[in-house]
Amino acid sequence: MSKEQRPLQPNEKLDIDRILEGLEDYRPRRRGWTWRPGRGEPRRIGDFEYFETSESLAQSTPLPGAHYFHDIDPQPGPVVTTEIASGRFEDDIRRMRMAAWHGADHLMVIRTAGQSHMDGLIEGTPQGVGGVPITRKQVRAQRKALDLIEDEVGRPINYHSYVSGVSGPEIAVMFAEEGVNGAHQDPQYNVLYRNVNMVRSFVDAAAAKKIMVWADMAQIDGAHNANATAREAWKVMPELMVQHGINAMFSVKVGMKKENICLSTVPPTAPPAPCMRMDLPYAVALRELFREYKMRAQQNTKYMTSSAREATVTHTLNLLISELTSADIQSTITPDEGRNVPWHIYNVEGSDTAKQAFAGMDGLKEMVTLRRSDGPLADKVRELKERAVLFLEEMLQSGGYFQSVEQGFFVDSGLYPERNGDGIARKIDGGVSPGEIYERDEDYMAPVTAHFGYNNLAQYGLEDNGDGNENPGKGSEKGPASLIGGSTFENPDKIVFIDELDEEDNVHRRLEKTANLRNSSKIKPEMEWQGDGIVLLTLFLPTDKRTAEFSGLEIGRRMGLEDVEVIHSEIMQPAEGTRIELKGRFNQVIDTAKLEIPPAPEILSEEEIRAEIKSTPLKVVAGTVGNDEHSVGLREVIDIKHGGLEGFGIQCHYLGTSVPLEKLVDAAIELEADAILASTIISHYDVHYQHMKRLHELCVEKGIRDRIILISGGTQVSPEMAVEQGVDAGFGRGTKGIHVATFLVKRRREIRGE
Ligand code: Z98
Repeated sequence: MSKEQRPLQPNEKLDIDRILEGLEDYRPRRRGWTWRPGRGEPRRIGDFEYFETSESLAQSTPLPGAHYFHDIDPQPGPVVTTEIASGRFEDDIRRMRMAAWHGADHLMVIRTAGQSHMDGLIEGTPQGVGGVPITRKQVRAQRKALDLIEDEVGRPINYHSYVSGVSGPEIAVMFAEEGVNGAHQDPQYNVLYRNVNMVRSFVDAAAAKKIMVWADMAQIDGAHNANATAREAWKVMPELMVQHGINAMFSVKVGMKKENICLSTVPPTAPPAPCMRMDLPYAVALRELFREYKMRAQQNTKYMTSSAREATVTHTLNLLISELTSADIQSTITPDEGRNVPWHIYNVEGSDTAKQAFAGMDGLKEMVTLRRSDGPLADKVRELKERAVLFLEEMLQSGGYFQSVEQGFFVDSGLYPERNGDGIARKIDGGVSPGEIYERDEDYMAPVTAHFGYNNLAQYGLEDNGDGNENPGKGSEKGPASLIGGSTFENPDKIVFIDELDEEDNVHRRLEKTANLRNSSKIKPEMEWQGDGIVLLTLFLPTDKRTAEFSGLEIGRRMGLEDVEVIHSEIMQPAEGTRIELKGRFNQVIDTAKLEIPPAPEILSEEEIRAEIKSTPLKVVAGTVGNDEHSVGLREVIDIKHGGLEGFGIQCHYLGTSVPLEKLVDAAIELEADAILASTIISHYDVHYQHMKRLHELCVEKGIRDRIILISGGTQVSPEMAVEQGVDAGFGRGTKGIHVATFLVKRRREIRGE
């Protein structure tokens, strides 16, 4: 058995070398899918009641705005998916940890492009293109890391990939052995999009599903791919329901429990189409037809461009549909999907968008109901169901599924019963690997645990207790595999772990190249892989689109970036300018140990400041001094509207602009103020520092310096130089009210000897 792994520490990096150590002996801790604990129980989190959350995490990164609400981090009810597969599993592990901290608990691994066509398992840790190659070693390493990560965040994490393609059943076995918790499995996907022979696809699917049943894996179907492929996606709605029905019923017949069967549903269209009018009735119809099954909701991906902003709105509309109808698994395709293989930050952003929208909409259904009995929603729902049923009937008349596919019924861009003749047609005896299915001989025997169909042996979970009936049993003792002392499911020691087959294309070689960046003080920016150096730049260029794109490339190169690419351009106005987003490679290493980083200023909490001001009021006089009319900065520090001093209960006497220093000091004496705030922007001949010096001297002359706090501010003020002039503190650009309030409270404590 594997050695105990030390728990992760929040302030320590995940150590990939430790994950790889002893991997050959690592065994997954559990099988099966997990829904979120405590879903839908009313709970109080911070100052609020929630109705649709699940249990909070032990450790997490709350939304940025949570800062205003005592850093609460309510977790939505649905399982939240993020898809991570940069081509290097070792970097994906770190991303998985970040995503889990942001609330993702369904980590989906996209396979390398073309894996569907591989006719067997591959081994080792080769680098992938457009995803990761699914191998035992990579799966085991990620499951091992996720076991640590789930302990760290305090919630089970579902690990997921795809059981499809020519080697689907082999992949399913490996997944069952390695503790994978969910998978896409839908033979229609193989047939339509990968042109694997349809007879073979369905036979393989039966075997693969049976194995998924043993492993208690959740299944996601592939209907959404029709939506992503069809020319006018909103027209395939009836077909989508038919595809869901075929895979769901097939899975039930194989023995899968309905709560593990998840329909992958995507709103068929997106803005600027009036999408809610189509997508909502579709969502309602689907949930009514398939009420016993689970819904895995994903945003529309067909109409996604390279605008991350636009993708986020489409995602949010999908979240609204999930809220108004239901979602058991909420997918969060990343908002950069339209332009990159997703980056770390976007997995986090996608997960946060779901968390944010669900938190914001918590309890909405208590106040809003869908008008279901009459009106356009009711009409549309009925119409969609009717079209779907007619589609099924026509399939039966045509001789069944295989014949229908041969006749191009599927992914046709007509709204059924209309047909445009552009569907994907496949031949029953065509595609990859036709003619490879043979009937079993009567004495066929397969002494394995999870087996579909006739194998001359009782299946796992069913055994003869001598009472003549097949009873639930323990499988390994009396099941078919007992003939061979247990298959790899009961006896994992039989699993053959092959480490690496390629001397060059493996994780160890890749890690050597980044050794100087791991666990050292050296860093490079990264988006996907350690040390990739990729940065994103946003520019506005006051010219037309094409000129802006080429100018952007030139700017990127002159900034010293390599491999510069425009990944997004958007016209603001044809003549006035264009928004450009560039990516490029910054190929220098920064040694953080050599940076001069001043200690972070301590900021008191808003509550602490308010409480102190309430018990001992504090008064300031303020003005811009000399001949300075620039009052905006000072007002921002003072005004309640901008989070200024007034908001903490500090009494502010604003004397206006160009106030003589004497007047400020006299006013402070008269009002018995605790502090003077003098602001200057003008800094010619260091006039701002001269004012500070004079202010200090005046207070000394008038005998109040020991009891008054002097603060100067302005864009050109250096805190160190200000103190050298004799004032208590100087605040420069970027100062917020809370910084000044913190200083006032602390300085007053010092003056009083507290
Ligand atoms: C998603 N990433 O679903 P290849 N089987 C099914 C699929 O939907 C897919 C595959 C297999 C998106 C959509 N879906 C991508 C039912 C892929 C993958 O051949 O390895 O690419 O199979 O969230």
